[in-house]
Amino acid sequence: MTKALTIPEPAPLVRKEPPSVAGGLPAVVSGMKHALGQAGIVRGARLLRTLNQFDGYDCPGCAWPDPDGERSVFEFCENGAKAIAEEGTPLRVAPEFFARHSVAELAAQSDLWLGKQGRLTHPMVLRPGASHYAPLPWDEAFALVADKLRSLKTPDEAVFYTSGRTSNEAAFLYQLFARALGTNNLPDCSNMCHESSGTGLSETIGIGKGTVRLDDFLHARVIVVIGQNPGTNHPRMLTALQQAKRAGAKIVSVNPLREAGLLRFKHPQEVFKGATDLTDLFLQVRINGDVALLQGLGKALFESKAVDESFVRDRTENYLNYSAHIERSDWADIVFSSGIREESIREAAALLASTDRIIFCWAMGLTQHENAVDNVREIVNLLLLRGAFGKPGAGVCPVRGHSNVQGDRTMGIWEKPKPAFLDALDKATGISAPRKHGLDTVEAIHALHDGRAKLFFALGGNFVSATPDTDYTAAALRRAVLTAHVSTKLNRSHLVTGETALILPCLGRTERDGGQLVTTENSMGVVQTSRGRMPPASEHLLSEPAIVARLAEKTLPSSKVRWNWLAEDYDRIRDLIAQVVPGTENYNERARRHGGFYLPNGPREGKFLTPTGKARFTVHDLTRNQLKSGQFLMMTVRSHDQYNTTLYGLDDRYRGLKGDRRVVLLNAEDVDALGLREDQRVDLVSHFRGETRTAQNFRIVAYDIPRGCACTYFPEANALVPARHVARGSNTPASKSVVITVEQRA
Ligand SMILES: Nc1nc2c(c(=O)[nH]1)N[C@H]1C(S)=C(S)[C@@H](COP(=O)(O)OP(=O)(O)OC[C@H]3O[C@@H](n4cnc5c(=O)[nH]c(N)nc54)[C@H](O)[C@@H]3O)O[C@H]1N2
Ligand SMILES: Nc1nc2c(c(=O)[nH]1)N[C@H]1C(S)=C(S)[C@@H](COP(=O)(O)OP(=O)(O)OC[C@H]3O[C@@H](n4cnc5c(=O)[nH]c(N)nc54)[C@H](O)[C@@H]3O)O[C@H]1N2
Ligand SMILES: [Mo]
Repeated sequence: MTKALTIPEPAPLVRKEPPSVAGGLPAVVSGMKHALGQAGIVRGARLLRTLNQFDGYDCPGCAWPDPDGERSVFEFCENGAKAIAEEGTPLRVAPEFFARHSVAELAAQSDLWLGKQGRLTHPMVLRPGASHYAPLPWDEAFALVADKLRSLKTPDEAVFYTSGRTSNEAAFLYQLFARALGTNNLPDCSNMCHESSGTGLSETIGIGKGTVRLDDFLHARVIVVIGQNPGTNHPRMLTALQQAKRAGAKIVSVNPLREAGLLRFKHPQEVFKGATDLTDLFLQVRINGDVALLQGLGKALFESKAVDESFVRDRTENYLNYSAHIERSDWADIVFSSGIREESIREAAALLASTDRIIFCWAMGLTQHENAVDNVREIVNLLLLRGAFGKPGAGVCPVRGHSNVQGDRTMGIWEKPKPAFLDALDKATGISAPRKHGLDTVEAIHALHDGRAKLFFALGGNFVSATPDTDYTAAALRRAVLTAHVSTKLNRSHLVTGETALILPCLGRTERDGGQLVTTENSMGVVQTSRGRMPPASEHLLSEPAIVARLAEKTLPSSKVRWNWLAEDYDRIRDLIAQVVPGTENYNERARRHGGFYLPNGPREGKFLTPTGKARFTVHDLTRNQLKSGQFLMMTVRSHDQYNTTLYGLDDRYRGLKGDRRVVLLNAEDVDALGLREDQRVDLVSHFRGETRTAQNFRIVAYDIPRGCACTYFPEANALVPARHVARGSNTPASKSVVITVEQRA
């Protein structure tokens, strides 16, 4: 049962009709309000001016790319503005704050309250048995971590987590440190995010990344947006979709919800132009009905003889198994599992049949299911049938989350590094990196729980709130000898601690780092520079590379790597990266070029990087709906007012909900059938392999969602996601496929 970890804000819910248009003036007003309100007028305006400009900083919001050519003065979106306002707040969480509030008191506050207290200013320690965090000098903080690391039986008892805001330079140094120490325990947020995409794409096309560039959107004839809510999570993508529409593309949206941003969009800077209808065909799929739908599209393509035979013959393998499987499939099954009528599937297939310039975009709606990897591979199957790779306007576009999550992986933040990467790393640095694979996020939780891991170090993020099974994960962290977090803002993970706990405050992306610049990689493989220009929130902050370097120097005094020397001038880190990471030659010079440089991408150039050089068709069983009567399949999603576990507010403007996040969205007929009513408070119980988990006190909202489906917000509902309920092949928590029942409160 979940108790203390997600504390609700008591507030009434106000419902409005969801808006029919995303963007427009309300988005500008909301973004400005956050930036100018939180950060102050002068600071806020300055922050916004340099956001995503060629000589500015990379927006810490999402990983959507910036245009290669002209950029408008306001190359930002509402939610980017909120993200930087969050970082630019004038409020401070200083030692006096921690003296005033015990950890127990802070733990009784809501996530919204915690995040609103301001920026962390000093390194702080919570000693064994202490009730309050106390300040300590940086040197002592590093010595403390170094001591604890040295006292471990093996380096594999340490876990080094990363969240995707970390720059390439910090990430490279961090993985080097973990490996110099002797472990590949480098789990990251990607394990909960696009791991399923990486897995599915690597196996089939030989690269775990997307293959399109931003300008491909101008050449595409059909764009499918599936399992993604760009209006909220990637607002600048709507501009690309609008441009694609104006250039003649058709857009198909596949989602259990009619997300406002997918339907119509008004560009915030086109004050005098009308809104654009974005979606030509909306398919309201059942939660996790996508494999069925994608197979249905394949079947319809076969039936209309729309297979690109020469592409299939020359460039692919395993086609006969796939075609036989699809031929055997049954329309009734497909319609039942997907929840979409055969005519609609055929209508969408006719669009795909009309062109080979097809882009599929997706995000968490596909990657967080038990069969998430199958979802991704079925997309590849369809694109292969149509020959839609290696051509302008065609390919796969997994839209990344955190602004540098893709770069972190390129830099070696990965628990399963390739031998070639480790060989190059050893050669360039003189370390001997371990070859044994490390723990991913879910495995790290289990290892901490059963004592195989004892020390948890995080470079960013909010582990306890972002991971599944909140109570189980909290218990796991509480068993650690040390939990240490490099953070900008206070969060729940600072309050669910090991025997000793540390908070190590760092500079944010927008802040001046002694004149140094860092680099990041966006969702389309562009590496570019980012230079913060705002004064740091406190003189005691260190940059992430400096924190990693000083910790490494303390822990490994006789290491061959000159840690502090590297961190003194990030050009030196980049020179090292250039020796290790393929495609980053002349890193320093090329990253400084106008707009940066593209990393190599075989399939984009029509070269599949699989062992045979051919792209691979794959075969999957249809996912059958296993729900018992009274059960629902629940997805956990983001509202318009949050950045992952950071809450900006309690509203979800694009879904017409205001003031309460502890809600469960259900189809009105299901609410009736349960004998319940709108607005009633209920408990949610999840069911997994005979176990149950409960999250209390959710409000019923009748919503336009397919029957048998339920929707709640992340992280409030994470306590319901079983840690062992994961995607096959990628081990990503299946947090969009949780079986629940809805129980009346006693
Ligand atoms: N403002 C803001 N921006 C963000 C973030 C944020 O929290 N706030 N988070 C960042 C991060 S780390 C990430 S990974 C991305 C996340 O970006 P998204 O993936 O867009 O985020 P979610 O809210 O998880 O939304 C998932 C969408 O998939 C749909 N969906 C759920 N289940 C299914 C299904 O079974 N099938 C289909 N077809 N659709 C389904 C949901 O209805 C929802 O529209 O955004 C990034 N950008
Ligand atoms: N149920 C459910 N669970 C999910 C998801 C879901 O859809 N449903 N989505 C998953 C996904 S896609 C992701 S990516 C993960 C996210 O997991 P995380 O990345 O671990 O979580 P965030 O909420 O993004 O981390 C926020 C914290 O990062 C710190 N921070 C912010 N900026 C910086 C910085 O510049 N440097 C440093 N060092 N720290 C900084 C702040 O202290 C802030 O509190 O959650 C996953 N969990
Ligand atoms: Mo993510």
